[in-house]
Amino acid sequence: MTDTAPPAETLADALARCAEAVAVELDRVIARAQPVSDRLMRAMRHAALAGGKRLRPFLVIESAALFGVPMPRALPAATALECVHCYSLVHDDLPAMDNDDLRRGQPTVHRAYDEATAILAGDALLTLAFELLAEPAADPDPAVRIALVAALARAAGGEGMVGGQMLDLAAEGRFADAGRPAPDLSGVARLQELKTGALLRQACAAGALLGRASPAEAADLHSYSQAIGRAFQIADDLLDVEGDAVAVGKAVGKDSAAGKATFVELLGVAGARAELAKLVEQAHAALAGFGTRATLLQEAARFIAERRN
Ligand code: GRG
Repeated sequence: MTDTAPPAETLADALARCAEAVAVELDRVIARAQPVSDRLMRAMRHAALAGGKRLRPFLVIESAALFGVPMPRALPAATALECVHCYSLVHDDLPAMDNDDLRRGQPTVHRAYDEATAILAGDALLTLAFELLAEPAADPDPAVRIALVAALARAAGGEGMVGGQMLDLAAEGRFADAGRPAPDLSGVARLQELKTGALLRQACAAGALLGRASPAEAADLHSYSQAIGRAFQIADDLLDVEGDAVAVGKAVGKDSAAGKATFVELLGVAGARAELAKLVEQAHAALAGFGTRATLLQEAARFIAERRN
C-alpha cells in the first residue's frame, strides 16, 4: 500500500467540471420558461448554453470550496451569477448597445431570433438569477440568501455593471447632450471596475458568503477578485488589439474603431503586459493565507491574464 495523495486536479479539469455542472443546472432552470413560451426558452438557451468559459461560476464554486463548501451547494449561486453574465452579453450585443453579430462564435441572440426576443430573453435570465438565489437550495440560511440577493443586485445594477456600461457608452460619446469625458487611466479603471469587475468580485463575494468566511478571509478574497478583475479587462483590451476574431468568438478591433480609451491605448502593449504580470502576483499573494487550498484560484489568475478568448 502506498501513501501517495491522489494527483491534484488541474485547472483545465476543474474549469471543465464546473462548466459541465453549470450547464446542466442552466438547462434545468431555463426549462421553467418553456410552458409559457418555447421561443423565449430557446432564446435563453441560445444565450446561456452556447459555450462560454464559465469563469464566474468557477470563481463562486472555488471560492466556496476554500471553506469546504461542496460544489452542489455552491451551484445555485454560481448558476445565478452566470445567468446575469449571459443576460449582460445579450443586451450588450443589441443594436442599441454594441450591435454585434457574433458571440461565443455563434450569431448573437437578436441575430438568431429578433431584437424583442433578445431583450426579453436577457430580462428573463436576469430575473431568473434572483429567483435561484431566493430558493432554499441557494443556502439553508435565509439571511445568507438575502445577503446573496442584495450583493448580486448591487454588483449588477446602477452602482455596478449597468452603471459601468453607462459610463462606457458616455466614453464613446453616445449621449449628444452629455459631452464626452476626456480619456484618462483613472476614468478607464473606474469604468472597467464597474462594467466587468463588479461581477467578478461578486463571484468571490458569493463564495465567501456561502463559506461563512471571516471578515479577514472575505477581505483576502476581495483583494484577489479586484486583481483578477483588472487583469481580465487588460487581457480583454489586448485581445481586442491582438486577438483573432475566430479564436475570440466575437468581433475584434471594435474599441479603437469606436475611439474608446483602453488600458492598452493608455499604457501601450508592453505596459499593459507588465501591469498584467503585477496583477497576477497580487492575486497570488492575496490568497497565500489559504495555502494549497487556493492553488486552483491562483492558477486561474494566470489563466485570466493569458486567455486567448
Ligand atoms: C448591457 C447591462 C449591460 C451590461 C453590459 C459586461 C458587459 C456590460 C458587457 C460585456 C461586453 C464585453 C464583451 C465586455 C468585455 C468583457 C467581457 C465581459 C467579456 C465576456 O466575458 P467572458 O470572456 O465571456 O467571461 P464567456 O463567453 O467566456 O462567458
